[in-house]
Parts: sequence; C-alpha cells; structure tokens
Amino acid sequence: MARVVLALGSNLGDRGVRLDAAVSALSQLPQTRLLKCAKRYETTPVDVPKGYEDLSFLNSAVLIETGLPPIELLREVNRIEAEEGRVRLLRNGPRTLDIDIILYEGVKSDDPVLTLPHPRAAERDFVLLPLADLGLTREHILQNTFEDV
Ligand code: PH2
Ligand code: MG
Ligand code: MG
Repeated sequence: MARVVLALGSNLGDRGVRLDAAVSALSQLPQTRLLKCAKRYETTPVDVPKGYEDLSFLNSAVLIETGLPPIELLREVNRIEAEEGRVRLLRNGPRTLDIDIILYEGVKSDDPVLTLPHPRAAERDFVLLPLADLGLTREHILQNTFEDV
C-alpha cells in the first residue's frame, strides 16, 4: 500500500457536485481507502486560454492509501474524469473535473504520461492551499516525501 495525494479541480457546471463525485469515486476504487479530504477553495484561474479567465475554479485535494500501481491509478482517474463529463478540447480549457496525481509515495517518474511528483504542483497556490489541509507543503512535493504526514 502507498499513500497518494491527488489534486481536484472544476471550473465548469456544478463544480461542487463534481468534486463530491470525484471523492466518492476515488474512495470506491479497489484496494483503496480515503484517508483525508481537504476543504474546497474558490481560486482564480491560472494559465487558462484567452477568453476563459472568468471561469473561476473550485479546488480541493485528497489523501488516499492504495494498492493500485501509479499507471493503474492514472487509468482510473482518467475514467472518473470522463464519467464526470470531461472533454479535452483545449490545453487548460474549462473542465467539469480534473484529477491530478501530485505525489505517489516511494515513486519518482519522468515518464511524460505520468510525471511524479507532478512537475508544476509546487508552484501552484491552487494546489498548495488544499494540500496544507492534508498536512503537506511544497517541500513535500519538491523532496518527494511524506515525512511527518
Ligand atoms: N488547473 C489548471 C490550470 N489552471 N487554475 C486554477 N485556479 N485551478 C486549477 O485547478 C487549474 C488552473 C490545469 O489543470
Ligand atoms: Mg491539472
Ligand atoms: Mg489533469
């Protein structure tokens, strides 16, 4: 079993309902247990395509424990996003649900399909804010550690 931190975001449709669905679906994955859930934060869009600056985000994060290997967890995450209506048209375009794997205990990966720790998470306040509720800081991401969590 490994602990994993996932960031959640939505800026399209009924955002709170999508985040609820994400937490529920993640906690029902095989070999998986929800350990902690962060509060929700209204955040300003960062690095979104021109014309979409007014669609503010609801962001959160969860800490889970799972026996699923990283790539299997990614497959499940992509399935959950798709089931919640995610359509990929534009890079960083509006999305009903985005689930990003930020940190996977004991794993470092340079694979572009799944880079771990998440390469941009430590610079993003909309990720760090909910992560603080889980007891994690940017140092945990930069040093790829769960020390004292
Ligand atoms: N996600 C992005 C790009 N920009 N901005 C906010 N506030 N919240 C996000 O979740 C977010 C973003 C790409 O995934
Ligand atoms: Mg993202
Ligand atoms: Mg994503």
